[in-house]
Amino acid sequence: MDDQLALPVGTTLDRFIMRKQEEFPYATGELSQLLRDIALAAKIVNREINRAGLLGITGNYGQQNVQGEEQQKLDVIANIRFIRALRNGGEVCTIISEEDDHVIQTGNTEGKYIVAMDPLDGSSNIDVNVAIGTIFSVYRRTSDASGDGTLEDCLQSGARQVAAGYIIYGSSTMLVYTTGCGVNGFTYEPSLGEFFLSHPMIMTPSEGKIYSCNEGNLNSFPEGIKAYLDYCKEQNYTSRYIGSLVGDFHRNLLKGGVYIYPATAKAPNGKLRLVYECNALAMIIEQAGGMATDGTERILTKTPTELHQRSPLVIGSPEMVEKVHTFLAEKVLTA
Ligand code: P6P
Repeated sequence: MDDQLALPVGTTLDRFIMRKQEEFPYATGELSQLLRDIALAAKIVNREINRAGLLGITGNYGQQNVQGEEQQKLDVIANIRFIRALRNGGEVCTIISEEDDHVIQTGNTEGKYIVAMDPLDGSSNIDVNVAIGTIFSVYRRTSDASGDGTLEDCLQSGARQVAAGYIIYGSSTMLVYTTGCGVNGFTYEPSLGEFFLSHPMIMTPSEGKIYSCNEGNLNSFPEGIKAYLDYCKEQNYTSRYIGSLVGDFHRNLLKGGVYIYPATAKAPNGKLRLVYECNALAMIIEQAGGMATDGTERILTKTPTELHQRSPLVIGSPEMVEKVHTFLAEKVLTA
């Protein structure tokens, strides 16, 4: 279907959304509006990030989020901005955010959609100018569109996402998203206040030579992961890990590679959050021809039981993810 409407590089995000909506005869425009609301918030957050050093809003906010992580001021600002944009846009009834213990009811009781988000991931990198990102998932509510979203609405498996994406605030700011018909990347031009299609129909390389993980945790990695890392070194692969999931994911998506955050002593269930980090990136990587698992199970088939539950994550080029599985399986057999 996308071949019929292959849009040229340079198409604005707004026009792209409109043209893609035309491909779905029964589309009523709510999801299109939701995507525009996310893009608006991204532009505002991008401006805040770029001005942070000048406005004294870098550094800690003096509180901790539900994960016990020091909240950075920009974390809080990003959370407020995305919630406000989604509330004002009217399409979202309920939001799950890394920054809030409980779900946020927007008051849009007739809104059809649920959004799960990490408003600013990798925020420990804010003060040192390393790329950070926003991660989001969109679900259709399963409850009646006549009241607040329910917990069941918020604990759907990743396979039920209707859209997923991220914004990377790096050397340039990009919005990368999918609605299940391929992955497209849009680069922001601040002087025009527009996102322009720059990476149409992204497909990740089936193989790669980049592996991303925090080897500081090596001693408590599962034996299979240790064996896989030895294999990477024997193959003279390149280690690239910047401590910002969106930055590491985006590089591996475009160049080929694998990101691994396994269970560790400090994070026995992995560190990354299933509902608003793993699921979104898993939808994107699968739409781009890659794979995402927890080391054994496909991320998108995992059914969350808690809003902030964590999951181990192995994500990237399919042949590399399969290789990780091989080492994990071998170690289980020989254990
Ligand atoms: P570690 C940032 O806090 C984050 O959630 C991801 O963006 C990043 O990949 C990971 O944690 C870094 O964790 O334990 O290696 O510092």
